[in-house]
Amino acid sequence: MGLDFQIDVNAKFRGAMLGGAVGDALGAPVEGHPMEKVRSVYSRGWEMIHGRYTDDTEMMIGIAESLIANKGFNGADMALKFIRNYNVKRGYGPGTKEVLRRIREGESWAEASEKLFGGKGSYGNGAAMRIAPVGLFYFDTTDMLWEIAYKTSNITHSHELGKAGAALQALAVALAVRGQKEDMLLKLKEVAKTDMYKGKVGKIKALLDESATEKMVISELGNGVAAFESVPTAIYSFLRAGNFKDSVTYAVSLGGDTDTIGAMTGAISGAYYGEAAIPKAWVERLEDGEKGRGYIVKLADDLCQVKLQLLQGRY
Ligand code: RVK
Ligand code: MG
Ligand code: MG
Repeated sequence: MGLDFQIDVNAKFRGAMLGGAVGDALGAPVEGHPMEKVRSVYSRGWEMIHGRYTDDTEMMIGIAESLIANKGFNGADMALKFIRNYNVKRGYGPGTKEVLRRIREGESWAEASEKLFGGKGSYGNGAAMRIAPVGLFYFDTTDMLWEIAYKTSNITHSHELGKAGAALQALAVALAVRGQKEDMLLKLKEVAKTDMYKGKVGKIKALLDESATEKMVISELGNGVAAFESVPTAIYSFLRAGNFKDSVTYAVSLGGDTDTIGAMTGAISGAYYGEAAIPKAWVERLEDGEKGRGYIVKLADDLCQVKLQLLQGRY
């Protein structure tokens, strides 16, 4: 493993983690707004308004912390990290809020999520929005990535569509680390097990081929809070653009679940283009408190370090 490869991979880890946080913070002030309202808020250009991230990044931080501490997946520890980091002001989804409360009050971390939504479990995008560190850590092994994405998601989201969406997002991040943009859809289609996601991947291809309007993208792929209405939209936003800024501003401009679609697009784009492609002004404006910008960069470096050590041990 050469030094160039290590430097490049580290820049991609930083890009994905910082890119996710920046996308989250850019979308946060307009979350839930329709497309027209988002455009009017950002009418004077895409300047970061307050730089404060939401639950998407707070939970991404928990996943990274746990993967680093355990050199891999440890469900009990990851659930604990989610609970320790939990700050209600970050704006959590109601299902995730309830699962974390149940675990805090003593229910098993492995089963609490199965009680939600009448026993069906959540298909919200809360598992996908935070999954980037799994895509980074398992970037070289699709089988492990898929298995760990499911396990990580199941802590809060036990519905198949919630977990499959998160796994798809994790694989998109991994393919971006590997530099596979051209054949990303082909690879995603190969592993997408549900008809829902197979269908969505097909729609992404059709929309890219016909240079679709925003309205077509919203109606075919969605901009909502369900994983199947937002993960495909993030992948499309990455694929249609030629650089980090265009992909993330497009994702946010669609309206709806803007912080989350922004975060997921930012994670894929950052993993592909690397840290240097993220607009400096956005990074500088990103909050830098106790677990802010500097901490996120440190987590990306530590995650990369652990990964490279494991790779060196293997080869
Ligand atoms: C506030 C029916 C279901 C369902 C099921 C719907 C933060 C519900 C982040 C639910 C993200 C919503 C977002 C979200 C992440 C899910 N039957 N409806 N089986 N499963 N839903 O509550 O962490 O913003 O309307 O599990 O996935 O920025 O409330 O939360 O935008 O999807 O929250 O799912 O949300 P939850 P989450
Ligand atoms: Mg959020
Ligand atoms: Mg959101």
